[in-house]
Amino acid sequence: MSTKTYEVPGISCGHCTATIERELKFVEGVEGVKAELETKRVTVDVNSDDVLAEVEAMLAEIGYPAAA
Ligand SMILES: [Cu+2]
Repeated sequence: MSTKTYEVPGISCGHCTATIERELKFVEGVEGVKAELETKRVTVDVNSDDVLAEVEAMLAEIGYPAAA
């Protein structure tokens, strides 16, 4: 398992973090998600680094693209 943290500037309230956490859990291979309002960061635990591309695609799809 590995962990990666993304900067997600679009996070602006608790609904954003709830949406991100809910949607990323649907990505196969994601073991855990924590979205933080204060820091505008999303941390994911994945069972393979290959899953990160799917995580990034999902963030973009739901309107919260990770900063480059
Ligand atoms: Cu919000």
